[in-house]
Amino acid sequence: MNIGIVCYPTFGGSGVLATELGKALADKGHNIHFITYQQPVRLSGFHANIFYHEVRVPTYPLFDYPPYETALASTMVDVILNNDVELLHVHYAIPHAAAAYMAKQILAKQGKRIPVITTLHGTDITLVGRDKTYSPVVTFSMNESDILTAVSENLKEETYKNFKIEKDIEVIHNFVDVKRFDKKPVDAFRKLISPNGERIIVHASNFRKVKRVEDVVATFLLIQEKIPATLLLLGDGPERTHIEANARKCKSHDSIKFLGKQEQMEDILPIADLFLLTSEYESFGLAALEAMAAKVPVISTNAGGLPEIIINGHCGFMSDVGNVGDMSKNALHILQDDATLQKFKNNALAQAKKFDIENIVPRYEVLYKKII
Ligand code: GMT
Repeated sequence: MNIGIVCYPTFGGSGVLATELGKALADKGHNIHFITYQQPVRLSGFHANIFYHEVRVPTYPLFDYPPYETALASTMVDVILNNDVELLHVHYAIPHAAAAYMAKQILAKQGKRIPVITTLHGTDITLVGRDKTYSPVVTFSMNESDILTAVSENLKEETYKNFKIEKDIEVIHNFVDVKRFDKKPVDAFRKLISPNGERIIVHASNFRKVKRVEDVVATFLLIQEKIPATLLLLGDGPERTHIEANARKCKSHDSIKFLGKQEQMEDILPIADLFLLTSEYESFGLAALEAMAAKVPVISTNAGGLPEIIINGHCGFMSDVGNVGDMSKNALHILQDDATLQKFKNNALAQAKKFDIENIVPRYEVLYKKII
């Protein structure tokens, strides 16, 4: 099939998922056309079946706000017509579903039918999309999509709760390529981070408010009162500056390391003993799934779709949002001795395998065939 994929190219779950999906489909012989304003972060290397089409948004002194959606819809039309694209799969409703609707109407006038699948990822529904500035367009364009999917049961419920949706939403969970993440940790790298055998704790996010990264640091400090540990913070975003400034004031600031944006998560995660995800909401929690695939147990909140992937007391633990005391207690339980840690690590990998790429990607292919 010739498939157009539209997503955010930046660090963030929806873009990562869309890129990994495109790469997996290309490996299966489909031609994938990414339509984005920048090369997606996980799209490196050459693949004969992958094409990247950049959306350029010309500026003009009159524009305080360059019309991205117009440029995107026009690029969609151009790419579809010139590459025989048979369907558009857009990730994150805003503004991709609306731009896809516009492209579809333009193409219909030219006698070309282009089915659209919209995958809802989270904040497009729970935070941004609900805002009444966007809600009418988001509702309309979701209803106009030929197929709607959500990445968790929780997100499906949230969508029905917050929007007047007149069609079925199919749940297709996030996935991970377990083979890529289940790697032996590089000893030299582990030694560098933890020279005296300190437990290594990792958090990765885009440092937005919804992630409550301050709770990650607070949980870590409580853990560190009891056992030697090092915290690696991966990613970057609006909250990083003040979290980093506060971390510098801590007595044990040397054990908190901000590594910034990292592309090769599969090289870093295997050295970790624990992954912390303290979000106020997570529609799914792809970062936690990638950690589990690297054999890392997860301490998280019980918000949103996280209970759909984490089995409490088995591959990690979940606590109420903000309850850093409980999170640190659970973390210490996992980290108390090597045997317990090993048991949780094995369980994490076994749980991640349920969401392996090989089980999930064919579900999208079934939908594609259905709408084409
Ligand atoms: O988590 C983020 O901040 C990025 C965000 C996005 O839309 O790019 O991620 C959302 O989509 C991911 C992939 O489907 C989910 O795994 C994340 O849980 C979800 N984030 C939130 O709901 C906050």
